[in-house]
Amino acid sequence: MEKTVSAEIGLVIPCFNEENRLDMAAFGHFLDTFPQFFLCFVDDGSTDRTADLLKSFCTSRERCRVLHLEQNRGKAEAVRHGMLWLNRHGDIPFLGYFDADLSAPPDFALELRETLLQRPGTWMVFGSRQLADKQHIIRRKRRHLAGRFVSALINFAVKARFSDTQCGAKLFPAEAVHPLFQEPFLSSWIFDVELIQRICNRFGHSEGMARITEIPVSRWRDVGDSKVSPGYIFKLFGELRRIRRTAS
Ligand SMILES: Nc1nc2c(ncn2[C@@H]2O[C@H](COP(=O)(O)OP(=O)(O)O)[C@@H](O)[C@H]2O)c(=O)[nH]1
Ligand SMILES: [Mg+2]
Repeated sequence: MEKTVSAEIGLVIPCFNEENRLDMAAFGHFLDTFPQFFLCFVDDGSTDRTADLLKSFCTSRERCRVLHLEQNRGKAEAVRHGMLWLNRHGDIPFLGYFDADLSAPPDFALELRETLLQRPGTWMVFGSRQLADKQHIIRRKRRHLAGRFVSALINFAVKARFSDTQCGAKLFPAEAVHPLFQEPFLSSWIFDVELIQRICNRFGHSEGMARITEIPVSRWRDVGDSKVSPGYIFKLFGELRRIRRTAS
């Protein structure tokens, strides 16, 4: 297949009913400032004006594309779809995903790329709000505590000691994309854990862990409420159990 997209870094931005949070001016400014990026928005069957906003943004600009999923399939499937699309259509050495609410600045991907370049063989690098200087992190107490609890459960499930697996700012070298994203995920939300599990299954636990790195996120601010409902916590236990069973 002809590679039609050329960029140094490709980012997938999953979007579900984001009309109130999408700041297209900020995305425009970002693309103008950083010519090395390509953005792939995935509209996940939104029922509000998200699709229109993304379409008009991408028709008037280069270095961005919007993909549409007919029905809402969840963040995991939207990210997976976008990562595979970028990898298939692009000649892009580094690919990743960031949240649509710009909680983490997308140019933080430059720091993530630096880490991948400095540590060849790394398959996944992500931002951590825990490791960051507190003055750069604006988070509500309740969400911070919920995040800590979920992180502890996740570390227990995959026998790891990461400080913040759920931070929505992650980057991968192109070689890792097909092996990690070709299979659908079990969970629509904590698929990041499945990525860790997939890396460990492929390389063995200790080498797998050595191929995953977290670095302090440069800045974080909660924007609006999370789309994760508090009731998800009950589903989380079942999902973690199912993910654990995939360990080989
Ligand atoms: N594709 C898709 N993305 C979603 C869905 N729910 C949330 N997201 C996206 O996931 C990202 C993080 O969501 P957010 O509500 O900010 O959750 P937070 O991580 O708790 O702050 C955003 O880009 C959302 O648009 C969904 O059902 N489908
Ligand atoms: Mg958010």
